[in-house]
Amino acid sequence: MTIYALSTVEGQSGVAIIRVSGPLSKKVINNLTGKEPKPRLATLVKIKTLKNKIIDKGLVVYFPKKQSFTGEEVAEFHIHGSTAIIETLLKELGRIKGLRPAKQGEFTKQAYLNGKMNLLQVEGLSSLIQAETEAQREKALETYLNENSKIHFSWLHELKSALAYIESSIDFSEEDIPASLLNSSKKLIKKTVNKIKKYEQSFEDNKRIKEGIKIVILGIPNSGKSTLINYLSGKKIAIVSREAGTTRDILNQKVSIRGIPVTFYDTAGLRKSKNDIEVEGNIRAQKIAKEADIKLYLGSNNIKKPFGNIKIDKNKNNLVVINKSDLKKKHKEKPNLTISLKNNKSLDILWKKINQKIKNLVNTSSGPTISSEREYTHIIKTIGILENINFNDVSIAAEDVRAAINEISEITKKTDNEDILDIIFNEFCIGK
Ligand SMILES: Nc1nc2c(ncn2[C@@H]2O[C@H](COP(=O)(O)OP(=O)(O)O)[C@@H](O)[C@H]2O)c(=O)[nH]1
Ligand SMILES: [Mg+2]
Repeated sequence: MTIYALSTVEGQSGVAIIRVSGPLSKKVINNLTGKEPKPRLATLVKIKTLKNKIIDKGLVVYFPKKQSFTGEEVAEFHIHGSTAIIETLLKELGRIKGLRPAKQGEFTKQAYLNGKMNLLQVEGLSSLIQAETEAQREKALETYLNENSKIHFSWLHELKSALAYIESSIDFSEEDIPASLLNSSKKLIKKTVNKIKKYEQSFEDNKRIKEGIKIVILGIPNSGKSTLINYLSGKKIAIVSREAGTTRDILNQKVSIRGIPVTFYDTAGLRKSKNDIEVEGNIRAQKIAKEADIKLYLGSNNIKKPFGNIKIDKNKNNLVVINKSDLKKKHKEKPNLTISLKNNKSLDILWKKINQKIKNLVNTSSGPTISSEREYTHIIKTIGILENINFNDVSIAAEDVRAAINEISEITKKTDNEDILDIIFNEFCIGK
Protein backbone atom coordinates (compact mmCIF):
# COMPACT_ATOMS: atom_id res chain seq x y z
CA MET A 1 0.00 0.00 0.00
CA THR A 2 1.16 3.50 -0.75
CA ILE A 3 0.37 6.04 1.95
CA TYR A 4 0.41 9.83 2.00
CA ALA A 5 0.09 12.68 4.49
CA LEU A 6 1.00 16.25 5.21
CA SER A 7 4.28 16.03 7.15
CA THR A 8 4.50 19.66 8.19
CA VAL A 9 2.07 21.47 10.49
CA GLU A 10 -1.45 22.24 9.38
CA GLY A 11 -2.39 25.82 8.70
CA GLN A 12 -0.56 28.61 6.96
CA SER A 13 3.20 28.36 6.49
CA GLY A 14 5.87 29.32 4.00
CA VAL A 15 6.42 25.81 2.78
CA ALA A 16 4.49 22.61 3.40
CA ILE A 17 5.68 19.09 2.68
CA ILE A 18 3.41 16.29 1.62
CA ARG A 19 5.02 12.90 1.79
CA VAL A 20 4.07 9.80 -0.18
CA SER A 21 5.57 6.41 0.67
CA GLY A 22 5.11 3.05 -1.00
CA PRO A 23 5.53 1.31 -4.35
CA LEU A 24 3.46 3.87 -6.30
CA SER A 25 5.46 6.92 -5.25
CA LYS A 26 7.35 7.35 -8.50
CA LYS A 27 4.18 6.91 -10.47
CA VAL A 28 2.48 9.57 -8.36
CA ILE A 29 5.14 12.12 -9.29
CA ASN A 30 4.73 11.16 -12.90
CA ASN A 31 0.93 11.50 -12.70
CA LEU A 32 0.97 14.90 -11.05
CA THR A 33 3.95 16.53 -12.75
CA GLY A 34 4.39 14.68 -16.04
CA LYS A 35 8.06 14.38 -15.13
CA GLU A 36 10.37 11.42 -14.65
CA PRO A 37 12.15 12.33 -11.40
CA LYS A 38 15.88 11.87 -10.88
CA PRO A 39 16.56 10.12 -7.53
CA ARG A 40 17.26 12.34 -4.51
CA LEU A 41 17.38 15.54 -6.51
CA ALA A 42 15.06 18.44 -5.80
CA THR A 43 13.35 19.49 -9.01
CA LEU A 44 11.22 22.57 -9.59
CA VAL A 45 7.98 21.50 -11.23
CA LYS A 46 4.41 22.47 -11.87
CA ILE A 47 2.16 20.22 -9.82
CA LYS A 48 -1.11 19.51 -11.58
CA THR A 49 -4.35 17.66 -10.98
CA LEU A 50 -5.04 14.47 -12.87
CA LYS A 51 -7.15 16.63 -15.20
CA ASN A 52 -4.12 18.77 -15.92
CA LYS A 53 -5.13 21.83 -13.90
CA ILE A 54 -2.20 23.47 -12.15
CA ILE A 55 -2.27 23.32 -8.33
CA ASP A 56 1.05 24.96 -7.46
CA LYS A 57 4.65 25.35 -8.51
CA GLY A 58 7.01 23.64 -6.11
CA LEU A 59 9.74 21.14 -5.53
CA VAL A 60 9.50 17.43 -5.88
CA VAL A 61 12.00 14.91 -4.53
CA TYR A 62 12.04 11.22 -5.31
CA PHE A 63 13.76 8.68 -3.05
CA PRO A 64 14.18 5.15 -4.42
CA LYS A 65 13.37 2.13 -2.27
CA LYS A 66 15.88 1.57 0.56
CA GLN A 67 17.33 5.08 0.08
CA SER A 68 14.52 6.80 1.91
CA PHE A 69 13.48 7.40 5.50
CA THR A 70 10.81 4.72 5.33
CA GLY A 71 12.78 2.21 3.30
CA GLU A 72 10.00 2.34 0.68
CA GLU A 73 9.90 4.46 -2.46
CA VAL A 74 9.15 7.99 -1.29
CA ALA A 75 7.93 11.13 -3.03
CA GLU A 76 8.01 14.51 -1.34
CA PHE A 77 6.09 17.52 -2.57
CA HIS A 78 7.38 20.82 -1.19
CA ILE A 79 4.55 23.22 -1.85
CA HIS A 80 3.42 26.64 -0.67
CA GLY A 81 1.91 26.23 2.77
CA SER A 82 -1.62 27.45 2.25
CA THR A 83 -4.68 25.54 3.36
CA ALA A 84 -6.08 25.62 -0.17
CA ILE A 85 -3.00 24.18 -1.87
CA ILE A 86 -2.53 21.52 0.80
CA GLU A 87 -6.17 20.45 0.62
CA THR A 88 -6.24 20.30 -3.16
CA LEU A 89 -3.09 18.23 -3.41
CA LEU A 90 -4.23 15.84 -0.66
CA LYS A 91 -7.59 15.44 -2.43
CA GLU A 92 -5.82 14.71 -5.70
CA LEU A 93 -3.64 12.07 -4.07
CA GLY A 94 -6.78 10.47 -2.67
CA ARG A 95 -8.06 10.08 -6.22
CA ILE A 96 -5.13 7.94 -7.29
CA LYS A 97 -5.90 4.24 -7.03
CA GLY A 98 -3.78 2.32 -4.53
CA LEU A 99 -3.18 5.33 -2.29
CA ARG A 100 -4.63 5.96 1.15
CA PRO A 101 -3.99 8.52 3.91
CA ALA A 102 -1.27 7.53 6.37
CA LYS A 103 -2.12 6.77 9.97
CA GLN A 104 -0.34 8.26 12.99
CA GLY A 105 3.35 7.39 12.87
CA GLU A 106 2.88 5.16 9.85
CA PHE A 107 5.90 6.45 7.91
CA THR A 108 8.05 5.66 10.92
CA LYS A 109 6.36 2.28 11.25
CA GLN A 110 7.32 1.48 7.66
CA ALA A 111 10.88 2.51 8.50
CA TYR A 112 10.83 0.20 11.52
CA LEU A 113 9.36 -2.75 9.63
CA ASN A 114 11.93 -2.24 6.87
CA GLY A 115 14.75 -2.44 9.42
CA LYS A 116 15.70 1.24 9.09
CA MET A 117 15.67 1.62 12.87
CA ASN A 118 15.06 -0.43 15.99
CA LEU A 119 12.26 0.10 18.50
CA LEU A 120 14.43 2.10 20.86
CA GLN A 121 15.36 4.46 18.04
CA VAL A 122 11.69 4.84 17.21
CA GLU A 123 11.08 5.89 20.81
CA GLY A 124 14.04 8.26 20.56
CA LEU A 125 12.61 9.80 17.42
CA SER A 126 9.25 10.24 19.11
CA SER A 127 10.92 12.09 22.00
CA LEU A 128 13.03 14.09 19.58
CA ILE A 129 9.96 15.40 17.81
CA GLN A 130 8.35 16.27 21.14
CA ALA A 131 11.50 17.87 22.61
CA GLU A 132 10.93 21.38 23.93
CA THR A 133 14.21 22.03 25.65
CA GLU A 134 17.89 21.58 24.90
CA ALA A 135 18.45 18.76 27.41
CA GLN A 136 15.41 16.90 26.07
CA ARG A 137 16.74 17.25 22.54
CA GLU A 138 20.18 15.95 23.53
CA LYS A 139 18.87 12.85 25.30
CA ALA A 140 16.37 12.03 22.58
CA LEU A 141 18.99 12.42 19.87
CA GLU A 142 21.34 10.01 21.64
CA THR A 143 18.62 7.38 21.64
CA TYR A 144 17.66 8.07 18.04
CA LEU A 145 21.30 7.77 16.99
CA ASN A 146 21.38 4.33 18.64
CA GLU A 147 23.87 5.16 21.40
CA ASN A 148 21.85 3.20 23.98
CA SER A 149 22.03 0.04 21.90
CA LYS A 150 25.82 0.28 21.88
CA ILE A 151 25.78 0.12 25.67
CA HIS A 152 23.39 -2.83 25.68
CA PHE A 153 25.63 -4.51 23.17
CA SER A 154 28.67 -4.26 25.45
CA TRP A 155 26.71 -5.87 28.31
CA LEU A 156 25.51 -8.64 26.02
CA HIS A 157 29.08 -9.30 25.01
CA GLU A 158 30.12 -9.69 28.65
CA LEU A 159 27.15 -11.84 29.57
CA LYS A 160 27.80 -14.14 26.64
CA SER A 161 31.37 -14.62 27.87
CA ALA A 162 30.04 -15.35 31.35
CA LEU A 163 27.63 -17.85 29.86
CA ALA A 164 30.43 -19.53 27.96
CA TYR A 165 32.37 -20.01 31.22
CA ILE A 166 29.33 -21.54 32.89
CA GLU A 167 28.52 -23.77 29.96
CA SER A 168 32.02 -25.13 29.77
CA SER A 169 31.80 -26.05 33.44
CA ILE A 170 28.65 -28.07 32.76
CA ASP A 171 30.84 -30.63 31.02
CA PHE A 172 32.58 -31.45 34.27
CA SER A 173 31.10 -33.67 36.93
CA GLU A 174 29.96 -31.70 39.94
CA GLU A 175 33.03 -32.36 42.10
CA ASP A 176 35.45 -31.56 39.31
CA ILE A 177 34.18 -28.16 38.17
CA PRO A 178 37.24 -25.92 38.17
CA ALA A 179 36.55 -23.15 40.66
CA SER A 180 38.29 -20.63 38.43
CA LEU A 181 35.70 -21.05 35.67
CA LEU A 182 32.76 -20.27 37.89
CA ASN A 183 34.65 -17.52 39.63
CA SER A 184 35.45 -15.77 36.38
CA SER A 185 31.82 -16.01 35.45
CA LYS A 186 30.64 -14.65 38.79
CA LYS A 187 33.09 -11.76 38.60
CA LEU A 188 32.08 -10.84 35.10
CA ILE A 189 28.39 -10.95 35.94
CA LYS A 190 28.94 -8.78 38.99
CA LYS A 191 30.85 -6.24 36.93
CA THR A 192 28.12 -6.16 34.31
CA VAL A 193 25.30 -5.93 36.79
CA ASN A 194 26.99 -2.95 38.44
CA LYS A 195 27.14 -1.16 35.11
CA ILE A 196 23.50 -1.95 34.42
CA LYS A 197 22.52 -0.63 37.86
CA LYS A 198 24.35 2.61 37.22
CA TYR A 199 22.52 2.95 33.93
CA GLU A 200 19.25 2.18 35.71
CA GLN A 201 19.74 5.23 37.92
CA SER A 202 19.72 7.45 34.87
CA PHE A 203 16.00 6.79 34.52
CA GLU A 204 15.07 9.28 37.21
CA ASP A 205 17.28 11.96 35.67
CA ASN A 206 15.78 11.40 32.27
CA LYS A 207 12.29 11.48 33.71
CA ARG A 208 13.03 14.86 35.25
CA ILE A 209 14.46 16.09 31.96
CA LYS A 210 11.32 14.90 30.18
CA GLU A 211 8.70 15.92 32.69
CA GLY A 212 10.51 18.90 34.14
CA ILE A 213 10.93 20.32 37.61
CA LYS A 214 8.30 21.93 39.79
CA ILE A 215 9.29 24.88 41.94
CA VAL A 216 6.53 25.93 44.29
CA ILE A 217 6.62 29.32 45.99
CA LEU A 218 5.14 29.17 49.48
CA GLY A 219 4.64 31.71 52.22
CA ILE A 220 2.13 33.75 54.17
CA PRO A 221 0.12 36.43 52.32
CA ASN A 222 1.90 39.59 51.20
CA SER A 223 5.43 38.25 51.31
CA GLY A 224 5.87 38.94 47.59
CA LYS A 225 5.17 35.51 46.09
CA SER A 226 3.27 36.91 43.12
CA THR A 227 5.93 39.58 42.59
CA LEU A 228 8.50 36.78 42.61
CA ILE A 229 6.81 34.57 40.03
CA ASN A 230 6.38 37.56 37.77
CA TYR A 231 10.07 38.30 38.12
CA LEU A 232 11.20 34.69 37.63
CA SER A 233 9.03 34.11 34.58
CA GLY A 234 9.73 37.52 33.10
CA LYS A 235 5.98 38.04 32.70
CA LYS A 236 3.21 39.70 34.62
CA ILE A 237 1.16 36.56 35.13
CA ALA A 238 0.09 37.17 38.73
CA ILE A 239 -1.73 40.09 40.30
CA VAL A 240 0.45 41.86 42.83
CA SER A 241 -1.43 43.65 45.54
CA ARG A 242 -0.97 45.16 48.95
CA GLU A 243 -4.17 43.43 49.89
CA ALA A 244 -3.46 40.10 51.58
CA GLY A 245 -5.08 37.01 50.09
CA THR A 246 -5.20 38.20 46.46
CA THR A 247 -3.86 35.00 44.96
CA ARG A 248 -6.20 32.06 45.34
CA ASP A 249 -5.71 29.93 42.25
CA ILE A 250 -2.40 28.30 41.57
CA LEU A 251 -0.65 30.16 38.79
CA ASN A 252 2.17 28.61 36.91
CA GLN A 253 4.72 29.51 34.31
CA LYS A 254 7.04 27.21 32.42
CA VAL A 255 10.56 28.29 31.54
CA SER A 256 13.67 26.50 30.36
CA ILE A 257 16.64 26.56 32.73
CA ARG A 258 19.86 24.70 31.88
CA GLY A 259 17.84 23.07 29.09
CA ILE A 260 15.38 21.60 31.58
CA PRO A 261 11.70 22.54 31.65
CA VAL A 262 11.03 24.26 34.95
CA THR A 263 7.58 25.30 36.12
CA PHE A 264 7.18 27.92 38.81
CA TYR A 265 3.99 27.84 40.86
CA ASP A 266 2.60 30.85 42.68
CA THR A 267 0.25 29.87 45.47
CA ALA A 268 -2.26 31.43 47.80
CA GLY A 269 -0.68 32.70 50.97
CA LEU A 270 -0.82 30.04 53.67
CA ARG A 271 -2.87 31.37 56.58
CA LYS A 272 -6.06 30.63 58.48
CA SER A 273 -9.00 32.25 56.75
CA LYS A 274 -12.78 32.35 57.03
CA ASN A 275 -13.12 33.06 53.32
CA ASP A 276 -14.13 29.86 51.45
CA ILE A 277 -12.20 30.74 48.32
CA GLU A 278 -9.08 31.49 50.28
CA VAL A 279 -9.44 28.23 52.21
CA GLU A 280 -9.69 26.33 48.92
CA GLY A 281 -6.62 28.24 47.69
CA ASN A 282 -4.80 27.06 50.79
CA ILE A 283 -5.77 23.45 50.18
CA ARG A 284 -4.55 23.68 46.59
CA ALA A 285 -1.30 25.29 47.68
CA GLN A 286 -0.63 22.47 50.11
CA LYS A 287 -1.43 19.89 47.46
CA ILE A 288 0.94 21.34 44.88
CA ALA A 289 3.57 21.75 47.62
CA LYS A 290 3.52 17.98 48.04
CA GLU A 291 4.38 17.53 44.36
CA ALA A 292 7.14 20.12 44.41
CA ASP A 293 10.71 19.19 43.58
CA ILE A 294 11.84 22.46 45.11
CA LYS A 295 9.91 24.45 47.70
CA LEU A 296 10.80 28.10 47.78
CA TYR A 297 9.66 29.67 51.06
CA LEU A 298 9.27 33.41 50.89
CA GLY A 299 8.84 35.65 53.93
CA SER A 300 8.89 39.36 54.64
CA ASN A 301 11.79 41.09 56.35
CA ASN A 302 9.60 43.56 58.19
CA ILE A 303 7.49 41.19 60.25
CA LYS A 304 8.22 39.27 63.41
CA LYS A 305 7.22 35.85 62.14
CA PRO A 306 7.95 35.95 58.38
CA PHE A 307 6.63 32.41 57.89
CA GLY A 308 3.72 32.56 60.32
CA ASN A 309 2.75 29.03 61.33
CA ILE A 310 4.14 27.40 58.21
CA LYS A 311 6.28 24.38 58.98
CA ILE A 312 9.36 24.76 56.84
CA ASP A 313 10.58 21.57 55.22
CA LYS A 314 14.35 21.84 55.63
CA ASN A 315 15.11 19.39 52.84
CA LYS A 316 18.30 20.33 51.00
CA ASN A 317 16.37 20.82 47.76
CA ASN A 318 14.37 23.66 49.28
CA LEU A 319 15.18 27.34 49.64
CA VAL A 320 14.25 29.73 52.44
CA VAL A 321 14.24 33.32 51.27
CA ILE A 322 13.39 36.57 53.03
CA ASN A 323 12.09 39.36 50.80
CA LYS A 324 11.78 43.11 51.36
CA SER A 325 15.32 43.73 52.60
CA ASP A 326 14.59 47.37 51.81
CA LEU A 327 12.35 47.45 54.90
CA LYS A 328 13.51 47.32 58.50
CA LYS A 329 14.28 43.82 59.79
CA LYS A 330 12.02 42.57 62.54
CA HIS A 331 12.63 38.81 62.64
CA LYS A 332 15.22 36.33 63.87
CA GLU A 333 15.09 33.85 60.97
CA LYS A 334 18.26 32.52 59.35
CA PRO A 335 17.26 32.21 55.68
CA ASN A 336 19.41 30.93 52.82
CA LEU A 337 19.15 34.35 51.27
CA THR A 338 17.68 37.82 51.81
CA ILE A 339 16.48 39.75 48.78
CA SER A 340 14.47 42.77 47.78
CA LEU A 341 12.23 42.32 44.78
CA LYS A 342 11.46 46.00 44.95
CA ASN A 343 15.08 47.14 44.71
CA ASN A 344 16.38 44.17 42.67
CA LYS A 345 18.66 43.32 45.55
CA SER A 346 20.47 39.93 45.44
CA LEU A 347 18.24 38.61 42.70
CA ASP A 348 21.27 37.39 40.74
CA ILE A 349 22.23 35.30 43.77
CA LEU A 350 18.69 33.95 43.91
CA TRP A 351 19.00 32.81 40.28
CA LYS A 352 22.34 31.18 41.06
CA LYS A 353 20.85 29.31 43.99
CA ILE A 354 17.87 28.14 41.96
CA ASN A 355 20.24 26.97 39.23
CA GLN A 356 22.31 25.07 41.76
CA LYS A 357 19.24 23.31 43.18
CA ILE A 358 18.19 22.26 39.69
CA LYS A 359 21.70 21.02 39.00
CA ASN A 360 21.57 18.93 42.18
CA LEU A 361 18.28 17.42 41.10
CA VAL A 362 19.05 16.58 37.50
CA ASN A 363 22.19 15.02 36.25
CA THR A 364 22.54 16.21 32.68
CA SER A 365 25.90 14.55 32.19
CA SER A 366 26.38 13.34 28.67
CA GLY A 367 25.95 9.74 27.68
CA PRO A 368 22.86 7.71 26.94
CA THR A 369 20.18 7.37 29.58
CA ILE A 370 17.16 5.10 29.83
CA SER A 371 14.74 6.48 27.34
CA SER A 372 11.38 4.87 28.01
CA GLU A 373 9.31 2.94 30.56
CA ARG A 374 9.62 -0.02 28.23
CA GLU A 375 13.42 0.01 28.32
CA TYR A 376 13.32 0.59 32.08
CA THR A 377 11.14 -2.48 32.66
CA HIS A 378 13.56 -4.70 30.76
CA ILE A 379 16.53 -3.22 32.63
CA ILE A 380 14.90 -3.81 36.02
CA LYS A 381 14.06 -7.40 35.10
CA THR A 382 17.64 -8.00 33.91
CA ILE A 383 19.06 -6.72 37.19
CA GLY A 384 16.61 -8.91 39.13
CA ILE A 385 17.66 -12.02 37.24
CA LEU A 386 21.40 -11.36 37.43
CA GLU A 387 21.38 -10.57 41.13
CA ASN A 388 19.67 -13.83 42.00
CA ILE A 389 21.64 -16.35 40.01
CA ASN A 390 22.02 -19.63 41.84
CA PHE A 391 25.49 -20.92 41.11
CA ASN A 392 24.92 -24.11 43.10
CA ASP A 393 23.37 -25.63 40.03
CA VAL A 394 25.34 -24.65 36.94
CA SER A 395 22.63 -25.58 34.48
CA ILE A 396 20.14 -23.31 36.28
CA ALA A 397 22.77 -20.57 36.39
CA ALA A 398 23.20 -20.90 32.64
CA GLU A 399 19.43 -20.65 32.18
CA ASP A 400 19.39 -17.46 34.22
CA VAL A 401 22.14 -15.80 32.24
CA ARG A 402 20.35 -16.74 29.04
CA ALA A 403 17.17 -15.20 30.43
CA ALA A 404 19.05 -11.98 31.21
CA ILE A 405 20.57 -11.91 27.73
CA ASN A 406 17.12 -12.36 26.30
CA GLU A 407 15.72 -9.56 28.45
CA ILE A 408 18.31 -7.06 27.18
CA SER A 409 17.90 -8.20 23.60
CA GLU A 410 14.15 -7.64 23.85
CA ILE A 411 14.74 -3.89 24.14
CA THR A 412 15.79 -3.58 20.53
CA LYS A 413 14.60 -6.88 19.08
CA LYS A 414 12.16 -6.65 16.22
CA THR A 415 8.66 -7.42 17.33
CA ASP A 416 5.36 -7.81 15.53
CA ASN A 417 3.42 -7.54 18.79
CA GLU A 418 0.73 -5.09 17.68
CA ASP A 419 -0.05 -4.01 21.25
CA ILE A 420 3.50 -2.80 21.80
CA LEU A 421 3.73 -1.26 18.34
CA ASP A 422 0.41 0.56 18.73
CA ILE A 423 1.48 2.18 21.99
CA ILE A 424 4.74 3.39 20.49
CA PHE A 425 3.51 4.57 17.11
CA ASN A 426 0.42 6.26 18.50
CA GLU A 427 2.77 8.70 20.23
CA PHE A 428 3.55 10.13 16.80
CA CYS A 429 1.57 12.62 14.82
CA ILE A 430 0.17 11.97 11.36
CA GLY A 431 2.80 12.63 8.74
CA LYS A 432 5.74 11.26 10.67
N1 LIG B 1 8.91 47.09 50.20
C1 LIG B 1 8.80 46.04 49.41
N2 LIG B 1 7.60 45.65 48.97
C2 LIG B 1 7.50 44.56 48.18
C3 LIG B 1 8.64 43.83 47.79
N3 LIG B 1 8.24 42.80 47.02
C4 LIG B 1 6.88 42.90 46.92
N4 LIG B 1 6.43 43.96 47.60
C5 LIG B 1 5.05 44.41 47.75
O1 LIG B 1 4.38 43.55 48.68
C6 LIG B 1 2.98 43.48 48.37
C7 LIG B 1 2.53 42.05 48.25
O2 LIG B 1 3.14 41.47 47.11
P1 LIG B 1 2.54 40.20 46.40
O3 LIG B 1 3.52 39.79 45.37
O4 LIG B 1 1.15 40.39 45.97
O5 LIG B 1 2.60 39.18 47.63
P2 LIG B 1 1.90 37.75 47.77
O6 LIG B 1 0.66 37.96 48.56
O7 LIG B 1 2.88 36.94 48.54
O8 LIG B 1 1.64 37.23 46.41
C8 LIG B 1 2.80 44.29 47.09
O9 LIG B 1 2.36 45.57 47.42
C9 LIG B 1 4.21 44.34 46.53
O10 LIG B 1 4.42 45.47 45.70
C10 LIG B 1 9.93 44.27 48.27
O11 LIG B 1 10.99 43.71 47.99
N5 LIG B 1 9.92 45.36 49.08
MG1 LIG C 1 -0.08 36.58 45.59
